[in-house]
Amino acid sequence: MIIDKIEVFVCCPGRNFVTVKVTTSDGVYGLGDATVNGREQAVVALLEEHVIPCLIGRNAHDIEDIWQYLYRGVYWRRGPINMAATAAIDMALWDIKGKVAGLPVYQLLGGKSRKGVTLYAHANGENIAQTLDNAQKHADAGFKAIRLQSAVPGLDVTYGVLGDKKDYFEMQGNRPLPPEEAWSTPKYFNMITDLFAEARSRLGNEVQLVHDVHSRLTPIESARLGKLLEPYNLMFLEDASMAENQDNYKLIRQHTTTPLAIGETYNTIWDCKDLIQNQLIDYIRVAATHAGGITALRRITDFASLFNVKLAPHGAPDLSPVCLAAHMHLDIWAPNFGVQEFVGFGNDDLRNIFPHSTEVVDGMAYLSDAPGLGVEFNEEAAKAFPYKRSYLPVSRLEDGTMWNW
Ligand code: KDG
Ligand code: MG
Repeated sequence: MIIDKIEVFVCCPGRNFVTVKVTTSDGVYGLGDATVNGREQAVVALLEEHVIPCLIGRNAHDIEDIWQYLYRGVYWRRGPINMAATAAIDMALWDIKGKVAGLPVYQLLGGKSRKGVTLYAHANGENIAQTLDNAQKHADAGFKAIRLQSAVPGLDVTYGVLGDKKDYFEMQGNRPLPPEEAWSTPKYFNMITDLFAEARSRLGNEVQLVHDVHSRLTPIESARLGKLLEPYNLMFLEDASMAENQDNYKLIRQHTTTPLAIGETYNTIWDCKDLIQNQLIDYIRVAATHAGGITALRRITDFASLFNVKLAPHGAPDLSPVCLAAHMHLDIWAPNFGVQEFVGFGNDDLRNIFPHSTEVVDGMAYLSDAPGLGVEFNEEAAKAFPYKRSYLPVSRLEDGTMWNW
């Protein structure tokens, strides 16, 4: 099982995806996701120039040693670009091991801890009524958990709530530079409790509700929000504040019993170690692509289990179906799994490029017995969707101050 060839593909069926394909001397191949949105070509260059040459000729079965080699063996540890390159190789090697064993990856992790993976869907809207109409559709389709985001009245665009507007790339007139949008905490507070009060009266108490603040609040504002939302019994409040200073969450935790979630931008176990071991969060939202692959997420998940923190992997549309598959295998295995973010399997082009074997019924995902990750990559179909430079928006206060503290 010698690593013979490693190829990197970038395609853009709506969003850019960086896909890694590792092929062994026996002709078995595995797939990994190395997408870091807005920095896609940086990961490609790192892989092609510095990572791939070191791996050719190694034994594809040595997943742990290759992970340690890529993590400890480099002088420049950690960081999103580095860890995404490591992650993609790691996922591909797990895919290969599963294919060789004739087993799905979750069996290699220890088998299933549950029948299916509970998903949370996204309900967004230009106003509260529209958000709740969309939430009702998800509830009717059987989703047991729903994330609610509503545009903030008085702000032109609210992050994560494009509603009927075009996507960010089109909104910039296809000008490939980061768009900018305004944020106002007072305007947000004027809307947010109404959203959850009306949600409970329309959707009832059974459905689990989630909200993502996208780190727009300071710690004391987050503490206030958590307190205000307590009557509406959220499953969790995500990214209430930035936490480079992990003590921020001590402050929030002192004031509220609303469960807290964070982690989609984290790259290693060290980024969440204090939050987990001090029980300052309830859900850890790491992504296999950004935090070092299946090997790293398994380690974070086991560590989190000691402190009653549950795994709730990131599942945004800028993670490829290969990453989503990796998450589903971890989710079905993890004894301390919480919930998986899920925005659907994408448009027809995306599904054609990444055919997969997972089924979603009544808001639950069911994995097949396909060996490995159970997802394919159609190289020919991908060629029709070349890379398009695009970025997420930059957030400023209304007076022009750069935001996201
Ligand atoms: O790349 C950033 C997006 O993936 C992110 O903004 C989406 O916050 C997000 C989420 O929870 O899905
Ligand atoms: Mg988020």
